[in-house]
Amino acid sequence: MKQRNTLIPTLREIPADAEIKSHQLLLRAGYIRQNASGIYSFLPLGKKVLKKVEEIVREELDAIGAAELLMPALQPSELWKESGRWGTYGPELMRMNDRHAREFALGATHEEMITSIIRDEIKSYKRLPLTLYQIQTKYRDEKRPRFGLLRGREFVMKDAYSFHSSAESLDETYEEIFQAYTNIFTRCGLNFRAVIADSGAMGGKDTHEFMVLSEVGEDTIAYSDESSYAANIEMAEVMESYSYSDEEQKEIQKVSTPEIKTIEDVAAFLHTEKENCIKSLLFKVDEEFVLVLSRGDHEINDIKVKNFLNADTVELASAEEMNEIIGCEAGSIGPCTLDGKIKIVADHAIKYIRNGIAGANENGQHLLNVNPERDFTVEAYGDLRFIQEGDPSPDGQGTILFAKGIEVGHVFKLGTRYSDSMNSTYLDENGRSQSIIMGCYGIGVSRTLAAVAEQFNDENGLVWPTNLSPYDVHLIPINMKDDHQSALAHELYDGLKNNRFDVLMDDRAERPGVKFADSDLIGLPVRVTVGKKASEGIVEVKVRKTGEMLEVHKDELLATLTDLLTSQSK
Ligand code: 9G3
Repeated sequence: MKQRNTLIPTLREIPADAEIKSHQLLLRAGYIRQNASGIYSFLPLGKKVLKKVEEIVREELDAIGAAELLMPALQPSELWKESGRWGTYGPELMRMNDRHAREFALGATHEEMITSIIRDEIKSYKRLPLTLYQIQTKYRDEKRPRFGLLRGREFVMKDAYSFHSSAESLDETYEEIFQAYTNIFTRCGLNFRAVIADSGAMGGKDTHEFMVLSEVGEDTIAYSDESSYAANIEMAEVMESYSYSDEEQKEIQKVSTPEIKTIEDVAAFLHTEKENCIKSLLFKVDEEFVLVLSRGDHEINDIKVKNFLNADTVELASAEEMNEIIGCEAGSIGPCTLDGKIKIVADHAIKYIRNGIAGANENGQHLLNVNPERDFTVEAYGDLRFIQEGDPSPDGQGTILFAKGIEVGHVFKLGTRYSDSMNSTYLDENGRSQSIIMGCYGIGVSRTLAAVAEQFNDENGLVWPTNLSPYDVHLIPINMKDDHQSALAHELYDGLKNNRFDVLMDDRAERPGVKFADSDLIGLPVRVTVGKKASEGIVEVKVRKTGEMLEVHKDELLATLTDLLTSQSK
């Protein structure tokens, strides 16, 4: 490709509203352009990289026997009404009416659509299992689109759906897709973790997220420094690995703590540690008030409380509810003197408190030497706190560290959630009608491209891994008016293309400095410069990643480039 014939509008300046590296560089290097908030065009370089990511996805899914199809973006509202989701999704689901005033959803995902196709076509267990996928544009009206392609309102997703007559069959496909995702993100050169996205405690191994480690990621991952354990921070299980104190239980004492409210202040005021304090939070769990206890240095995880109490809603009680129910303000609430008036549940760590400190349920008063079971009764202990860095890994191997992550993949075991509500059934081997068991599996293809750009760049621009680069070689003649240079440049352009190298030639009438700066920005893996030594048939080769420069005679060029490009793609 010659640069005069394509469109690569590079920018000198960093665009004002681009906050992260990948967003800045994809704009500056002319890969994308924004058309509206969260809505982008992929210019030729961006489109070529997008295609390479898609091809890797296709290869890995085809390899496990999945079949590609393409479903419409315009989805009849009837389907979403059958599944019940027309009402549950708010403004994020983009909707429109056609000329006959019929309502449509713009496809945010395709569970309803695929289920409506399968229910018409699959009637017998003999046709199962089946895995179908598409690579298609999705529409989600995000409230706050940000970070360029990382959180857009129109984006490219690979979404796959699998159909089964048994849970075992679903498990098999889930594992195959799990492995295919591992291959895909490995081939993209990404540093990623497969993360438990549902608490293991619920026996729910039923969803994993694939997270690319990056400080611009919106999610926090808890991962082990010695094993493959990794979980979303709100799902990570905490081991009950505490020890009892051998201190004697002392007499309870009430002390005045005027205006002392936070755990930090109480611990400081009473010359003790936070882990010796009992934090009491009053929650409204569905319609019931529950006092939830955690050690002073831990944080209650309301998602775990919700799961533990099998509740639909869990929210912190308001200040007036605290006053009404307990008779004091938040900073003075404690588990004692409630005489069973309120259900008390506690994180495991509370069991091991000895002579702890708790609110006295009177404003400005605290109790010393509080001991569980002697001074208050806990109805149930559970894993109710957020995991912290330094905690032991739940799999017993190593210690937990935190990292930020970009979610690029998400795999779910759906069960019969959609086949039940949309009546997608098959006849089993005994002729009985059963709901089809489903799985669904997504990859953010355009988000993956951005994650690669985020991970592979330096102070001069993008540095693509060879198998994702829009072109293999950037061929740069310094002066097209010089006969030797122009002749050699065209000879090499044709020679490289004839040897299946994808070449971008900078044939613009620009100064060398501009060409080199643009070349570094665009980030192709190898640059071949045709300059002064063209008359001797010698060119300069530069490796983008390392900056390594070497002079090569044109007769050695093919071998040199082959070696450089294959060595990088390992
Ligand atoms: C919507 C809107 C946003 C959504 C959804 C529906 C997320 C929605 C979850 C999924 C589940 C899987 C298939 C590929 C893998 C992920 N955001 N989800 O269902 F209407 Cl506006 O998309 N779908």
